[in-house]
This record gives sequence, C-alpha cells and structure tokens, in this order.
Amino acid sequence: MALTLVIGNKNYSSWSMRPWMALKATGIAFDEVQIPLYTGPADKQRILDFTRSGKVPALVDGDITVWDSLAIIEYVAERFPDARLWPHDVAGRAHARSVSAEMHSGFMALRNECGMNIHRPIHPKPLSDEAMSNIVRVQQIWTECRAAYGGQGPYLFGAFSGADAMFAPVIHRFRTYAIEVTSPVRGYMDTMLANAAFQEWTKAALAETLVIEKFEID
Ligand SMILES: N[C@@H](CCC(=O)N[C@@H](CS)C(=O)NCC(=O)O)C(=O)O
Repeated sequence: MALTLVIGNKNYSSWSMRPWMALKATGIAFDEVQIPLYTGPADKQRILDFTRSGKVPALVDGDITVWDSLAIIEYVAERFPDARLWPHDVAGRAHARSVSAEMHSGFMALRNECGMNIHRPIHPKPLSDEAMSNIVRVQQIWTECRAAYGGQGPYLFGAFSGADAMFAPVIHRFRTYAIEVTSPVRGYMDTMLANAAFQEWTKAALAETLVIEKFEID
C-alpha cells in the first residue's frame, strides 16, 4: 500500500516540506493529500481526521499514522533503510540527528521573523539580535558538516540525508530574506537549490495562489 503524506500549503508550510523532501529526494513513492492551512474549521477538521495533533505533516502507512516532521523522517529512515536517510557510520548518524533535532526544537527567532514564504519578493528586513545569532548558528552547523563530510558529496553529510530535509526551508528563508552568507554556505545553498525535489516543491509553491494574510506581513 502506498504511503500518504498529509501536507499544508507548499508556499508556507515549512514543516510539511521537510518529510516531503526526505521522501521525494530519496525516490520513495508516496501519495500527497494537501489541506490548506488556516482557512477555518472545515479544513482543520480534515487535518484532525488524519491526526489528533491537528497539525501537518502526517504520514499514513496502512494502519500506522506518524505525525510531526522529525518523527516522520525517523520512521521513513527505519522503514526504508536503502534510502540511507541517516549516515552509515555511527558518528555521522549522531551528528546528523543532533543538528536535525536542534533545527526541530530551536531557531525560534529566525522562524518567527523569517517565516517561509516562497513567493515573497527577495529583500532584506531588520532582524532581532536573536534571529541574527540563529543565522550565525545555522551557518556554523552547515560549515562544520561540510568541512567534515564534504569529501563524500555535496550535502551536509555527503549524500542527501534527513538533515538536509530538516534544513530545506531555511534555504528558502535565507534566499527570500536576502541573508548574507559565507562562501561555503552559499555553495551548500546552491546544491540544495539545484536539487530536483527541492525545485519540484518550489515550483508547486510558486503556482499556489491561496494567500495567508498573517504570513504576508513583510
Ligand atoms: N512540530 C511540528 C509542527 C507542525 C506545525 O506547526 N504545522 C503547522 C503548519 S507548518 C500546522 O499544521 N498548522 C495548522 C494549525 O495549527 O491549524 C512538526 O515538526 O511537524
């Protein structure tokens, strides 16, 4: 039975993008159910019918439903070991899981001040000190990963991994908010921008016309 991934608007739903990228970039077949976010009780109920968390993403695999982006990526990594969503070596896996968990639980200021909005015209905006230090930390993570694993391929851990999926929306944030980045970080962003799955999500996001006013603040 095919997997079904329940997602929100591709333009705005950064949490949906993460497991979608993990599945798509590794060639795992899945169906998509897209439910527009913040439109009112009917769409909210559609999400609740899949997961009582009331949030996307959720993954349905037969009788099993997994919700929350990182739990879905962990589930997919376990269910499809050939997809190699985590690095092969134990140290690499520990590192990839740590940066993925750090992304999942942190960077609140960056997330709040630079929401993913793929169709936003590119321009900078004033950011708080907290957001600026989040940006420094993201660049530090990416630079350390690339320095350690760059010899094995162009992604954070050489081959594409769950960590790239977890950071994928940050590429759009850095791009649309015109964040100044170092040259190694730019190189990694270019790799992600050229990724076929990343481009497919982006194209679909740009084709969406539904606007969520509260995410169009700047
Ligand atoms: N920690 C969750 C966050 C999920 C989340 O906040 N999803 C948002 C969309 S990006 C959502 O479903 N919002 C709809 C709502 O709250 O009604 C994850 O990692 O998946």
